[in-house]
Amino acid sequence: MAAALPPATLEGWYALHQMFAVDWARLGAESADRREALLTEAAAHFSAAASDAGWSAAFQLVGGGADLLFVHFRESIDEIGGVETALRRSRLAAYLRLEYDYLSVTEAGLYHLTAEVAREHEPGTEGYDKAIAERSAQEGASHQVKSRLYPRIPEEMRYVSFYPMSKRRVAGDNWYLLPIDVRSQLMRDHGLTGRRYAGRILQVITGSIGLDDWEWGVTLFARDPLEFKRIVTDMRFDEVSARYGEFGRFFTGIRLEASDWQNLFAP
Ligand code: 76R
Repeated sequence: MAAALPPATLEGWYALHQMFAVDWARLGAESADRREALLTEAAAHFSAAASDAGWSAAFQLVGGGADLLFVHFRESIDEIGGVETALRRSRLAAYLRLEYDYLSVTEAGLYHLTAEVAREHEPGTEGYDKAIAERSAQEGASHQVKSRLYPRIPEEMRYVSFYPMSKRRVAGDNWYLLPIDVRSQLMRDHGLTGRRYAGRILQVITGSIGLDDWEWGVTLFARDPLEFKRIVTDMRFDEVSARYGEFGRFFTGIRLEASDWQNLFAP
């Protein structure tokens, strides 16, 4: 049997999701002045405006076994490493304990394009590689793909959901052995379900094969947290999730604006 064909992908910003538990007792024992200085410093860090080079945002976790979620997007893994180091050296770090983190990179999976090219050229040939490179570059130039690879934080969507997931690889239900046409069709159906949530959910898909324990990170933003429940329920009934989806830990958070920090940490 010929090896199933991997989809061409495009990558953009690297992403790091960090979940921290707060040492409330220690923080509460600090003088009001010191606490205020710490929180002002932290708030300033996260209110840094989104730029072409990436952004960081902070969320209060609700449940999930941790207190804070920091989400960072940067152009290189070196810069992500720099963010980690800077945070470790910050004054706030003494009050934080890392509970979970997730490294990935924004990804656009080009299933449809790959399936199309595979119908015209024999995979592995020069013609195939050339067609994939050309059409991927075209896709990458589109506004739609750029907004997936370099996502802006939706200011009006205060709620975030993050979870890692993988595609199943068990006898009978192995995603990685399916022909590209079949995967392309299943992903098309997935996209159609997703599009019903246009304007209500913003999804950021980050790929983590070879980078972390699961295969993708799913970061969703919404105005109403019930939309998370709705879309994830709807998708459970799409074949690609029903048959092939495997899920990690779910985290739900509320965006922390600069003015929320003092409130959250008030003794
Ligand atoms: O072009 C298309 O029509 C499809 C675009 C598309 C891709 C390639 C898309 C659309 N997704 C893609 C890839 Mn998605 N997505 C999830 C989840 O809980 C679950 O069952 C699944 C978690 C949600 C909620 C969601 C939402 N998506 C992916 C991938 C990579 C898989 C791969 O490459 O094999 C994963 C893991 C994944 C998971 N998806 C959409 C959405 C929404 C809302 C859309 C439509 C929005 C849009 O068109 O931008």
